[in-house]
Amino acid sequence: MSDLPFIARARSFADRIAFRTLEASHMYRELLERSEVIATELLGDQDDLQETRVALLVAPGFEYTASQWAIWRAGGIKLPICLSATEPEWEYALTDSQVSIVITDAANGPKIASLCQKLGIRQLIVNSVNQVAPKPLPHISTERRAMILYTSGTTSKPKGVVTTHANIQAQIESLVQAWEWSAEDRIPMFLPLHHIHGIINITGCALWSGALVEPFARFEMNAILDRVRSDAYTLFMAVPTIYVKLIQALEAASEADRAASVACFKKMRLMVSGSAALPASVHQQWTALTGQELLERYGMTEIGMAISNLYRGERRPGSVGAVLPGVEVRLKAENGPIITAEDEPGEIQVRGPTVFQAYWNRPEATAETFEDGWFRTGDMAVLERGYYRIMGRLSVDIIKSGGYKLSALEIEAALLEHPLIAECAVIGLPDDTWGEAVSAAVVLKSGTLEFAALRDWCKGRLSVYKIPQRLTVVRELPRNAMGKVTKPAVKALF
Ligand code: MCA
Ligand code: AMP
Repeated sequence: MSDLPFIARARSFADRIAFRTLEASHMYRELLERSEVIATELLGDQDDLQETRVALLVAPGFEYTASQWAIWRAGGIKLPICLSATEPEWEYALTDSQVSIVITDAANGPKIASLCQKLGIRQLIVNSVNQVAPKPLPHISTERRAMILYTSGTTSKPKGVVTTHANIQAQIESLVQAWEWSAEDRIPMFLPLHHIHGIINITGCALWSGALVEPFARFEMNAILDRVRSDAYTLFMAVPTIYVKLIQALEAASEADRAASVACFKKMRLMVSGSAALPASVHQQWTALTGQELLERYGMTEIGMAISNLYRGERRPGSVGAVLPGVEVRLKAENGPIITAEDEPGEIQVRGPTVFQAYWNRPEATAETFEDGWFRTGDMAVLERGYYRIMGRLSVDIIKSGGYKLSALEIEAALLEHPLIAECAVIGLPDDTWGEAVSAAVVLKSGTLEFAALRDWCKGRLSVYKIPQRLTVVRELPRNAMGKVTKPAVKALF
């Protein structure tokens, strides 16, 4: 029986360290053994999970990845959910994708226990899965569906992006080749593990390559800088907000700490920025401060990474670079021709083995997002001297805050449930730290609304990063002749 390719590769790295924390190290051999045990537990009397959806609410690290591999080895579809989401957000994802099992760790288990009970979902606490005699695991084709990631977009509710093992492998192989990953690499992992950046670009590429990952529960700046100064890493991948925060921290640090951090950042083989636009000024500040030139790349949940500055070649501030290996990219004018010349803007469209299969249970939304077999990203770009530069998005309802993609429509729907709010419009305003700051213009039914009170009210309803950072109360919202709120005019209200 042949293994899935990532399992076969892990066997060849058996005695290398996969995960290292201050407390413990775990080898690839242990990942293989542990995932076999968890897979056996997941299967029970079944031979194959047959694409059962299994949600994962586990902190980043060895047990997270062992659980992920277990789901895949048992034939299930992995649905990682956000550790800090609210109960209504979890309930939506679990019911929309018809999850049958939720794997949690001991720390996160109690947070979701009553929801699992309410929905009749089996909960498995991974820490209490003990050694059992492993049973034969099913043969899994790489064409089988492997993962669902919820992504916000132009609809009020997030959509589940479905990828197969072959898609995931293609996304990983493209980056491993372009960025020259090797078993000698060591990388910190401090991004959430329910998005591509953490799952594919960092953990997926590292484990495909036999490299070492140091997981953190979140972006713990001081702990991470300590490890940077110990020369722990060859690679570093983060969102632009994190580089902004690191610049502030380095500038505020003592002379000795700054010098030690800078020396180790400079020495790293590669530092990457992505998930949102890296302002050219931040790119240049980082180079001036550390002597290390960031490599910016562009991607999306539906396609993995598509465009990247060159590992060996130019890293142009403000540009996302050239097309990655195994990916096809074209620019298309709206309702117009395919663009063949430089300097003419168009929508980025992507084709190839990295592109997802479908939105879970949404055939119409899936069909709408493809044009002649090309995936429509909704991002506008222009090709200049061989490199793509992102110009903006077609939709005004998508906001990127600290690397998270948010739907203005979802936030508006939540705000409209507030007893004092009659109408509202949510937009992203430019922000030096977050890229864009969620900002709400509201019309009240009566009385007054304090900003702090609104933020408090939102907690429990929306993940913290979706809660408005700015509020303006207005008498009416700007509307066009059709009565539709004109979002560009809303900006002027702030
Ligand atoms: C935290 N806060 C935020 C955000 N994160 N507010 C707005 N936007 C955010 N993204 C708020 C908290 O609620 C808190 O508010 C205050 O900021 C400080 O929180 P803290 O947790 O200390 O902040 P942090 O740890 O510094 O978090 C910032 C972060 C995090 C590390 C940048 O947002 C993050 O991990 N972002 C990355 C998300 C990601 O991986 N995106 C990739 C998806 P209060 O003070 O009121 O409590 S995109 C993707 O995968 C595609 C394919 C791609 O291209 O990569
Ligand atoms: P997500 O759906 O969370 O995967 O976010 C994908 C979106 O992030 C893309 O459609 C872009 O709008 C944005 N994005 C990712 N990388 C970059 C980048 N380097 N520059 C500008 N926007 C980016």
